[in-house]
Amino acid sequence: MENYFVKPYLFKDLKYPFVLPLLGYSYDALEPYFDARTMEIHHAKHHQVYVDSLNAALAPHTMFHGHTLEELLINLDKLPDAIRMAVQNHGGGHKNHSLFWQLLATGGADMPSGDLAKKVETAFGGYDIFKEKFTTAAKARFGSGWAWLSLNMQDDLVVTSTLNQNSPVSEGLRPFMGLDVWEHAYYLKYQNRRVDYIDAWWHVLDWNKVEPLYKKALNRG
Ligand code: MN3
Repeated sequence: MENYFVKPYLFKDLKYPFVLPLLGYSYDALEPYFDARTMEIHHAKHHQVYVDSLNAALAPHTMFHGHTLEELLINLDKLPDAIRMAVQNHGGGHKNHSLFWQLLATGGADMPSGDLAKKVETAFGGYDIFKEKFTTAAKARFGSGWAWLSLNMQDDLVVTSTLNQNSPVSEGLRPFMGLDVWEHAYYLKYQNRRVDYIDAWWHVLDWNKVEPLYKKALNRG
């Protein structure tokens, strides 16, 4: 398949058959911000369904088994009708959550440093302004979706949000940080209070984990 602007850059090993990634930490590791029960259901149930549904949809379409999930999402509009929606929804769900889990820790870095800090300063005029802009994108996403920090084709930082499990890579962006604002991510603990959940997420977002992903996105892998 052709890649026009974006090449796989974060998940070069995500290919059929897809498997649920390990978190690398326990379900209660992010307490009290993210509760263990929500983490378990979110990872072991919701994420697993995306993986299983994606595998089921792709199983008969062997010509796509050699491609990475990022390639499929980047080329979403060129995929056959038979698999496009499954890749968009379940494939997006698998990639988005695979990124989401990697960003989280308690006691991590609460601000970017080095090159990424300079880039944020240049793009947004300061970290606090960026944080406000990202929070607004997450709050304003109507219904289910995600807020994102990505690089665009000119390597500028952009904050966007997407509906459902749509990935920014399908829009020519290279996301390296994302916040899940589906109710399944917070309803047990925060009920309808998405704002409180977003505030909690800033406490478990570890910029030390974001920075290597930013470098991969900047270097296009
Ligand atoms: Mn989710």
